Amino acid sequence: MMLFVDGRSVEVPAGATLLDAVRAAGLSIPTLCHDDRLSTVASCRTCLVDINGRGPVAACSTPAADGLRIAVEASRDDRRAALQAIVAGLPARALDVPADRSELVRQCAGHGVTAPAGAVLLPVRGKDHTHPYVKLDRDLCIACGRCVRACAEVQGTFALTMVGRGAGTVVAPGTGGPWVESDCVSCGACVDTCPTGALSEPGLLNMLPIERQTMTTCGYCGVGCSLEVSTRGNEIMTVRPAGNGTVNRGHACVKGRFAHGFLGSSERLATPLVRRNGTLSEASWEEATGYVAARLAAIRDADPDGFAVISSARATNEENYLAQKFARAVMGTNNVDNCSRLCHAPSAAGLAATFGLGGGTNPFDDLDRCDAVLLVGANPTAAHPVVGARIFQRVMDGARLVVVDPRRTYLARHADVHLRPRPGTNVAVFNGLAHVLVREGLVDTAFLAAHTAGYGELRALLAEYPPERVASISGVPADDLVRAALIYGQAAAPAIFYGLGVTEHLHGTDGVRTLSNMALLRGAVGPGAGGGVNPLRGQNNVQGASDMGALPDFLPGYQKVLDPAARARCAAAWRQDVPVRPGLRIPQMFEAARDGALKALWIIGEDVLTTDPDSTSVRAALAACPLVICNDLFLSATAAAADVVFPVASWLEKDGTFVNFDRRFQRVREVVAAPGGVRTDFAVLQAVAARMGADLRCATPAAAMAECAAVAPLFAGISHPRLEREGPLHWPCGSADSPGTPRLYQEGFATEDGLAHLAAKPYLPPGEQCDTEFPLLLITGRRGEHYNSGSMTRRTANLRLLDREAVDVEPGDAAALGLRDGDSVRLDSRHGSAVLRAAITDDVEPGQVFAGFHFPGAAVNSLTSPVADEVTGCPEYKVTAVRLSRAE
Ligand SMILES: Nc1nc2c(c(=O)[nH]1)N[C@H]1C(S)=C(S)[C@@H](COP(=O)(O)OP(=O)(O)OC[C@H]3O[C@@H](n4cnc5c(=O)[nH]c(N)nc54)[C@H](O)[C@@H]3O)O[C@H]1N2
Ligand SMILES: Nc1nc2c(c(=O)[nH]1)N[C@H]1C(S)=C(S)[C@@H](COP(=O)(O)OP(=O)(O)OC[C@H]3O[C@@H](n4cnc5c(=O)[nH]c(N)nc54)[C@H](O)[C@@H]3O)O[C@H]1N2
Ligand SMILES: [Mo]
Repeated sequence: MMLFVDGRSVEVPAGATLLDAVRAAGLSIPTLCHDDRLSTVASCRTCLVDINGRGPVAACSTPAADGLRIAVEASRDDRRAALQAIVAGLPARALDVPADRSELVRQCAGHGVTAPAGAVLLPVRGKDHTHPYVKLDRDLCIACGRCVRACAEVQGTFALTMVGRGAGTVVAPGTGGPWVESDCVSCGACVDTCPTGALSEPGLLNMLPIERQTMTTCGYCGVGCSLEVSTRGNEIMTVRPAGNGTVNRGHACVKGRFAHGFLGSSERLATPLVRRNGTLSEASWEEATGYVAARLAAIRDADPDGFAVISSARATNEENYLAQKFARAVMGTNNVDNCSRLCHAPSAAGLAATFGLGGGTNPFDDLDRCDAVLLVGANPTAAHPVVGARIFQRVMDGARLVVVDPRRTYLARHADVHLRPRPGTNVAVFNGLAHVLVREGLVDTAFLAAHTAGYGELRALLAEYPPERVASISGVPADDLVRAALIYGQAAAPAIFYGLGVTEHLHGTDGVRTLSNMALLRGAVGPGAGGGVNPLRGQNNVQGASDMGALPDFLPGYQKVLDPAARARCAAAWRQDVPVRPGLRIPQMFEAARDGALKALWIIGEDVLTTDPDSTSVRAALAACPLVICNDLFLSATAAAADVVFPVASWLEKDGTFVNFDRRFQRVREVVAAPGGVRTDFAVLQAVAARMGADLRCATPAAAMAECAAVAPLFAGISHPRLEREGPLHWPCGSADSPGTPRLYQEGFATEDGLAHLAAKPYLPPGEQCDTEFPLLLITGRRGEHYNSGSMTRRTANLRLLDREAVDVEPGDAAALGLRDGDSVRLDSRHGSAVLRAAITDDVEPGQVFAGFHFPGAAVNSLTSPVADEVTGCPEYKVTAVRLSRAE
């Protein structure tokens, strides 16, 4: 369409508004009630323009039409009058808000609108500062409703509403009471969209100007949100989600946006600690690195495999690269692993066996073109909130949703079908869904013939999984199973997203493989249409830690340790032979320690005593190991049990890269300086190597990335300068001119024969079983407010949002046990016991209970078992037989 704006012709696409046309002409007008991401209400009248001399209309809501003539400059007084009317209803201080946090102030300045002369006596409506992060000043509210729409349309939470009438209208929590007791999930979207500063956050209340802004990548979960951090001196004022072109598209969550208070915690370690006469005491860096170097040199000389390192999925790629290089090139062992072992190791193994590579198949943005989502064993509303919000938006826009989860999660409430299998029965459910696809003729036979192997064998196995049999194994009603299969099978472009409810099982890898079968049967992955198979990977850099080769059987870029050519490539770069024998996995490291074979264990950023299963035997392993070294920000339970502790910098205090859940390399930047005495993991590894007379080279993170690119063909085109210039890059990225590969397998699968491999895997029962002594089944997982061991989030105001761990109990079970909400309950398993507070909710099924593991005092992992995935050793955290009793 062609229109004229102040006499100039502009082109706009069909469906555009006058506002789009005004912007296309390079002009800007106030739009106080408008946010491009939100639905339009056209209530503030500040965007008035004149069309064809017919009088003013709201530009934001008026459709553009061919040939229209819009007068912008000539209608300036209409907009000015609208601004003036808004200001007249506000206290004069509304215009004292710094311009960088008030659109109203900026627009008034631009239009010469000032506070009304003389004292205007307005009723004082007061503030609601009850919430630790979201601060409401009702007197600055202009009732534009943007916050209410952002909450509903961006976050999908519906926590806010407008109350009052006429000039008295103001935002309020829908629940009526104080903000802190509302349904608010503290994502901050309302603060970001507020045009006046009525909604604000702690770092802005002092009205001081911002000095510096730094773009970085969030260091909590694997979504990898781009964040813009504003600082003043060495203090963080705000963390805002970055917009266009980012994975998070201007949205973030309570962790990335607000949970940075741990940085300044008085419990932050600032000096190395060395155990002397049984007690950890302060030591200089010189002393601590010298001590570690001497002990490690002696261990290496006796038996290199007497050493092992657990590298950190919280740390950068460059730090992980150095950690594995330290193990292999300095110590001479492949004993290196990372917490992917506890998490998505079955994804890496299962996806690689099926498709060829161990990462998710599609970029997250592909969700936009999917018409059905199969969400399995994942609760992104709590664990990957930006993903949860976007799935919710897709559903509101008409996509179908199937949720497979024993618990009624937030998205399960909004699903077309919610399947609630008994924990540990996924493989039966996935085979049952596949059975229905085959039976109903919903398989893509041309795709299967061209791109897959194993269909004959799979069909034979699937014959044994009719819905009725699956119902008896899993408890999922046969009709629901059929409905779910039809939704996935009849969609034009279905996508699978899944989480730990699939992987953390005795048969976790089988779960990943049988779930992947669905996408292959439908031809909804790779060369076919559709959204593929996407693990919602956990830690900020768990993908990267494995990519960098912090794995016992893989060198950087998933090159097999057993491959002589790959070893030779690394050996040439490292000027050191690479050990031939694959190393120990985390559970095997603990076993070796208990057996006396492991002489030193370096644990970088993992609180194994809190987060690994069966903590009693982990404690025994640490006690039996002669030298335990731990790098952490805080004296975690593991650090407290170590012999040497190195205090290190966090993600906000260092430079490097992370790889997010859809395989994007993204820059991480030093936003604030780490406290004095604290070093990066990168510097600590360098220092210890140097004291051992070894040279890790890679003087900077950029140099480490460059060396990694030289040894790993998968990342050959990745470098810091390129990421600076071009922004995020998806691997595989094989050369400096490769644009990266957001969507895998467009030309065919990456297996040796180029075919995807369907897996005929029978259902096998979980490792833990209930009996009369342990009659209830404990599921463990996440709560939105806290992160893993909680070491960071518990040291922020998130503690005011959730201050202790609870066990969720179904009302009938609670009644049978005589439990009331809030009672203290004791949980016993075959492995240990813990005391938690009861939360009574029918989000859990009868016979099942649920607990998080974010409070070390609650000792949830003393309950969980050593049972682990047969292929990868990933713990069966999701299935533990327990008994509950009232604790006095
Ligand atoms: N707030 C917050 N966010 C986090 C984290 C955190 O601790 N807190 N941790 C990060 C990390 S490391 C990870 S790995 C991710 C994890 O993210 P998710 O995988 O979403 O996390 P979980 O809550 O552990 O488990 C997901 C769901 O699996 C379900 N489930 C349990 N057993 C079964 C089963 O047998 N079958 C099926 N179908 N479902 C089952 C549970 O009921 C639960 O709702 O989150 C990341 N993000
Ligand atoms: N019961 C139960 N247990 C579970 C799970 C479950 O679902 N149920 N999930 C498992 C999963 S998926 C995971 S990933 C693990 C996570 O378990 P962990 O990796 O142990 O958990 P985190 O709390 O993320 O981080 C561990 C430590 O790293 C420190 N840290 C943070 N940043 C850095 C850094 O840059 N450098 C260094 N050196 N340290 C840093 C933190 O202070 C913290 O003490 O928990 C597992 N445990
Ligand atoms: Mo994880």
